[in-house]
Amino acid sequence: MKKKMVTALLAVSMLAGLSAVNVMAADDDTITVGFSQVGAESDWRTANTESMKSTFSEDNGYELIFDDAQQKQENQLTAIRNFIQQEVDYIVLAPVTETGWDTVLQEAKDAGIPVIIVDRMVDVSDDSLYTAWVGSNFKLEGQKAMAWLDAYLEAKGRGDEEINLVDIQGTIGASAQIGRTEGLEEAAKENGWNIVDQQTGEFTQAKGQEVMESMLKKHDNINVVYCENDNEAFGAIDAIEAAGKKVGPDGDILVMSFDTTNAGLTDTLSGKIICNTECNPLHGPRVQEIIEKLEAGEDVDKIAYVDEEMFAFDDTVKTVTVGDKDFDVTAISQEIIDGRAY
Ligand code: GZL
Ligand code: ZN
Repeated sequence: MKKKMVTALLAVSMLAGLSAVNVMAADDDTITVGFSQVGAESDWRTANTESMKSTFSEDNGYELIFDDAQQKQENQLTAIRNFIQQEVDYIVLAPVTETGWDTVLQEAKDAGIPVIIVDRMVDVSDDSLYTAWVGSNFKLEGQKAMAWLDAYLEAKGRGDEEINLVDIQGTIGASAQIGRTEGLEEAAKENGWNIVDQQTGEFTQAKGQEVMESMLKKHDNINVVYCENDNEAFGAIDAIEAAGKKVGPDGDILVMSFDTTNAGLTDTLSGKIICNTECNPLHGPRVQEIIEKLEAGEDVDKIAYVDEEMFAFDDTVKTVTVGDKDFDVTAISQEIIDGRAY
């Protein structure tokens, strides 16, 4: 919008013979940001949207044009094309899945509009099609969770037990699903654990419950459920308990999860979720920092990973090691939950 306003103002001032400088000085320097959001499928997504909306507010000098794609890539493509038509100053994209973005990102590049990718990654032929990406190292999240399970089972004297895992995956093709599934599959191979079933729960509670119900009908030896986000875990726990099985440290099934949302950590406090690996949704401030740097003509990092922690029901496992790095595991408490931003 800024670009359009300035052009119009300059035209008017030339015609009216006014000095462009005065008119320019009066120009509205609001930065217009078009944000194409995946949807509203999870608590994590809601927190992510809130972070973006509260950052790109009018008070902060922005105009945010927000679009919720209901988890459909075609809606995101339409939204981006609308942003281009509206000549926004920046496009922020939270891509539902990694592929299929080359054409529309080329259109944004041809229109001279910088694109910032948040959360999941895009898989494009030419990475000049986006200016920067801010998100998580999803494979590391999976590796951390699996290192925790390995250490936990050892500590509980279950190191030699037959472990039969089911994987309730996220939206297939989303970076979070790809990375968390990779982390699981590598560890299962390394530790000789059986992945007895693997289906997408689409990161939602309803689908997570439906998939868990079907898995419980097919397998009677499940002892670990790996949910690729909290909302799937909520659904899975409901299904497990409805089937008369017990979750938790002294139950039949250990439920693991990602996102550490407020509700997810509340289930971790009770042990219903035994380990919850953080995935930080507060991308608003990071994207704002990138935009401010770009406005000032400064360089920005192409890739920026956010730091993320781990929480567990208890302190059986205090740190986990992935590669050459150690990661602390925090035994969750109500005060920690109350003190968190989401
Ligand atoms: C992860 C994000 C995932 C969350 C889910 O960064 O892409 O999408 O883990 C959300 O809750 O649906
Ligand atoms: Zn993450």
